[in-house]
Amino acid sequence: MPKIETLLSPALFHLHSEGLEDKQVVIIDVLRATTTVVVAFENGVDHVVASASVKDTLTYRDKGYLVAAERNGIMVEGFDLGNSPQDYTPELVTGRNIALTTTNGTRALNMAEEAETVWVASFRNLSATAEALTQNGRDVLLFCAGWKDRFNMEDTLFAGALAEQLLTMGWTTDDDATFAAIDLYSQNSHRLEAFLEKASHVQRFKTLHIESDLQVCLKIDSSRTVVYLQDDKLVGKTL
Ligand code: 3SL
Repeated sequence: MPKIETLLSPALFHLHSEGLEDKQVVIIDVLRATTTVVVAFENGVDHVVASASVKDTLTYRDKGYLVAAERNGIMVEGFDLGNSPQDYTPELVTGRNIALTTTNGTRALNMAEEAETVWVASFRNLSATAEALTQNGRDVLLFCAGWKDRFNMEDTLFAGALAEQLLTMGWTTDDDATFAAIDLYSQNSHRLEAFLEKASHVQRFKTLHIESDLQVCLKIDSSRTVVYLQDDKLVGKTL
């Protein structure tokens, strides 16, 4: 049976980088990068290029891409989009390509690119991602993007939700981080928004007046689209 491991911070990545080419990795940045990417696919984007650098992302404008950049929660000046999932509307993104850079999410994606398959997941495509992982069948690393190498509650909660679902599908784990994430989720699954009230990124949302993104990010299973890396581009398929 395939095994689940959880990476609670990118700073611990070196402990998991060996053998990654035989594993699946799920990138988790539920507030907001991986939710935004999933919403872009729900709304018809063709593909997304995720870059760690603002400068590199901007070069895609000349190739006809919409360019999107966020740093510290704020849209970078001169870009078409920031990182609010609510801005990735069907009117704007259907049939388009997007180049995106964010503070933590796209960095994590770039770190994991050696993996056999890299998935991008959020609460919105939780069950679809669990099914896709199970169809693939290789061991998985749940990679929490965190905040600037720090642990965060929201990504850990999601890792717990996904791991809990995978265990019911016959997966196994012997990993303390995975057990901790599952406990965090199972103790709070009935009150996700209330539990996250004290999270530092939710406090940041309040300061930036972007609280309305929270409900979008915590919507469970609104999408059957799974998102994965193919030839350096994120693409989607509907299960
Ligand atoms: O860190 C990231 O990648 C972003 O998701 C952060 S924010 O929600 O846009 O502030």
